[in-house]
Amino acid sequence: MKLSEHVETLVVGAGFAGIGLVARLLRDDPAADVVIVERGSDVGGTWRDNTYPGCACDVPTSLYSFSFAPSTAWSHTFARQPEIYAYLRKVADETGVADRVVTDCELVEARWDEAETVWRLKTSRGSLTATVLVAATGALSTPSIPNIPGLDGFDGTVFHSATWNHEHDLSGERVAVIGTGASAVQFVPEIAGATEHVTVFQRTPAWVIPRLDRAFSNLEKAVLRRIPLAQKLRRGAVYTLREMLGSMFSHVTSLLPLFEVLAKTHLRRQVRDPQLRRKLTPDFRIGCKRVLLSNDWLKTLDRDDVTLVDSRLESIDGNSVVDGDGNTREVDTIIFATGFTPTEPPISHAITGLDGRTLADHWDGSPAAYKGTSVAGFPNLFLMYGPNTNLGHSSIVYMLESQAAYIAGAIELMRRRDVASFEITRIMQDRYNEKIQHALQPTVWNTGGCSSWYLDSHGRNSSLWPTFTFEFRSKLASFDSDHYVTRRSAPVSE
Ligand code: N01
Repeated sequence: MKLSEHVETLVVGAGFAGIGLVARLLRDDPAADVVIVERGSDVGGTWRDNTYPGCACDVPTSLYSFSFAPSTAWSHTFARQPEIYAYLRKVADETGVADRVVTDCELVEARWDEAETVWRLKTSRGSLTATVLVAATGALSTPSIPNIPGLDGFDGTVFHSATWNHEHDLSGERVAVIGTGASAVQFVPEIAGATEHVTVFQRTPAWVIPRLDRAFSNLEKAVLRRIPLAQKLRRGAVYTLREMLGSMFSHVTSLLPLFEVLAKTHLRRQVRDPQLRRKLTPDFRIGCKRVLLSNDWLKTLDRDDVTLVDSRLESIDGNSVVDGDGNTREVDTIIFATGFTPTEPPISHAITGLDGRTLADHWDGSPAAYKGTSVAGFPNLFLMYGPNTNLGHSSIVYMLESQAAYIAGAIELMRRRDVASFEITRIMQDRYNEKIQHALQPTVWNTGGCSSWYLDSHGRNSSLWPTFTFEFRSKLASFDSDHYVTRRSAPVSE
């Protein structure tokens, strides 16, 4: 597909968020004037990019999928990356979204033109204007690689877990893995044994519980295929259990020590060495950082050909990694499993609002939005997976579908009332964020005694939604235009 000179809605990013939104817009109006620009060469977002060994979803798939596109093709209760990627491609094809995607096209600059009430956009494949701009670029799309002294001089191979180098054979190599988060726990058990030695650098131990994963039997698959209600019930049950878990993190944190007993039992069962167990025992409340699900991570660290270093990677000296105690180890490959930049999204530097300042300037390292979706000073801009929409316990797809409904409502209203632009008022945005921050105060994410990527550089939790996800859905059920400054393009008769 080619870019036209003007489009009503331009969406940036064709991952779960972009596909979900455009599927919704096309369902409401098959002729909707909407285009997605995608910097990659295919749809799929994080599930296209993250191809590391063992990559899988850590939320049950019956919930981590679109409500409007149930699938019976999942092999396991926690789906693997190739099948989630295939699912997203299939949904994009079947809903017509794929026909609206311009691939290998990066948004370079977006400037709001108040006189013409349009976004003036520069992309790597040409310029255009759009009435509405939607940033659906995901919070976990830009890999973060720490600035380790000496890294430039390292002769071996270096890559990030999100850009796995499949050309590079790790067999017989000495490998250093930096980071012990959700990605590392999935790929380290896969590479250990094939390599000569893996040295894992841990900055903070994480709470780990078993992943209750299993293959779907043929009978279950047949039932789910033939009886749609069975699938809905399954999804509903998983949703309810996850909300109960979420309420332990947000409302009844006093129950969390019980959950720690489960994690400690898991650790005792998997690790024989008491000294290693001590290194792997967190000193913060469970849930403060994302709880990791794994049946083989802890026991992999107990292998003779795997070493856990619990002091940070200090520097790199030639081909040796140097830890905080000054010990050096020669390695052939360094794999960074150091996460992403959720509170500093690169797209925030590319979008310039009413006052000539970028979103990044406005946020100054601490993102804030109204309902995680619109931002004062940025008319006709919508964010998906924006500030305070992330979850520590359930499926982001549920949140994204809530946002898609809200944005679709706004676009429909603009058309129906001949509105040129909507801008959320500063006062509404500030009031909303005060309430969100207040609700976050007693949660384990704020009080659990850890530092996590949920907290931004100001120490403010600008990532997580503080309470039940159905409350988010209810808040975004319809577009509340009364809270927006409206500029009309023509007199309205109602
Ligand atoms: O990244 P992380 P990830 N020096 O941020 C360490 C999602 N996800 O790629 O804990 C040394 O979890 C850091 O240490 P510390 C999920 O939401 C979803 O694993 O900050 N170490 C940590 O151990 C997840 O949360 C699925 O002290 C450094 C690790 O690197 C998010 O993606 C699957 C460091 C980073 O862990 C990111 O996961 C996989 C430094 N300078 C991932 N900087 C699903 O299934 C960071 N670290 C949906």
